[in-house]
Amino acid sequence: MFTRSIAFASLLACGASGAALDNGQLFAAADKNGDGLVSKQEFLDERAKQYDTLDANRDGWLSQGELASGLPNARARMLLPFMFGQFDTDGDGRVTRAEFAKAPTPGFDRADANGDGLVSQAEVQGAQ
Ligand SMILES: [Ca+2]
Ligand SMILES: [Ca+2]
Ligand SMILES: [Ca+2]
Repeated sequence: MFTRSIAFASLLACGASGAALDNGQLFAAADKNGDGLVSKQEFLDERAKQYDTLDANRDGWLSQGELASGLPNARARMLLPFMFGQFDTDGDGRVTRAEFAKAPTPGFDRADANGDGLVSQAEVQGAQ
């Protein structure tokens, strides 16, 4: 249950708000070539776009507070230190654009139930 929660929160942190996930908006937004599947690259491209939104004060890096603003609820925010540690690979307490781009994608990997590097809408729903 705990690992499920982490995966879910990470999926949200890497994508969009819970509401967007719930109604498939994130999925539709990430599926740039419209083949009904989200590839790892499509997911990373969509996540990269979140950086500018999350960097509320435009100082070029994300604090824990800024990352928290991308989380949908208190339960997800409880997992923030864990997620922040995954993003902040050099441990300097801030997440640069490069770190954000290269961060692991546990949410995507977990949603990709059959491991083919593509996530279908059914797999996204199965991961929640
Ligand atoms: Ca696609
Ligand atoms: Ca910032
Ligand atoms: Ca860092």
